[in-house]
Amino acid sequence: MKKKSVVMLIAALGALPVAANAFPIASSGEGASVVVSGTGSILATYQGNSAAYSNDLYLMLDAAGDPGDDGIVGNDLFIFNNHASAVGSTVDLGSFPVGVELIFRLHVNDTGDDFFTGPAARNSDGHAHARVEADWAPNEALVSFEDLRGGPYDFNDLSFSFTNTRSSVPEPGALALLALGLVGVGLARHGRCKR
Ligand SMILES: [Ca+2]
Ligand SMILES: [Ca+2]
Repeated sequence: MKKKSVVMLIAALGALPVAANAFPIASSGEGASVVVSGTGSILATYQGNSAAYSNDLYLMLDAAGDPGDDGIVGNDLFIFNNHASAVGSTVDLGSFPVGVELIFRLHVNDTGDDFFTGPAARNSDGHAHARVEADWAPNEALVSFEDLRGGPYDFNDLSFSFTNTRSSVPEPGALALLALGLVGVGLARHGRCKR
């Protein structure tokens, strides 16, 4: 083989993995929830996938159109399909009260599985299936899903970003404050009993 051909072959092989991962995957926030952080409209942007399966993304709503799981999938809001939606396309989800959790559901058309943002216990295999990376961009969180029951968990099957949302992962500082608050309540009660 000529030297030039070898160089071209190496260049082609080197280009393959780069092409397969040419979309952002959240690097942290496994098992975190998506929480509304601003009063403006929440704009979802499809960021890409490298999944073999066809996956639909939904925002879980109840009959009144409020965020939450009412056990009925028919009234959830369809947002993206990982193969049919164009990378970079956007969907305006509307606005919701600050502090409310938005639960996103990944429906895997090939297997019928549903996976959810938030704690591992929501999923049938007891494992977190989404990462929520806060501050991926200014005022924008990046969410990446894994579509295989039982893993491997590489979260490469659908990525999307949201404006006006944050990750719910409790910071160690927040947990310490919560503990202090509980101690405070205990002391206050104790103090009342003494009087
Ligand atoms: Ca519903
Ligand atoms: Ca995967």
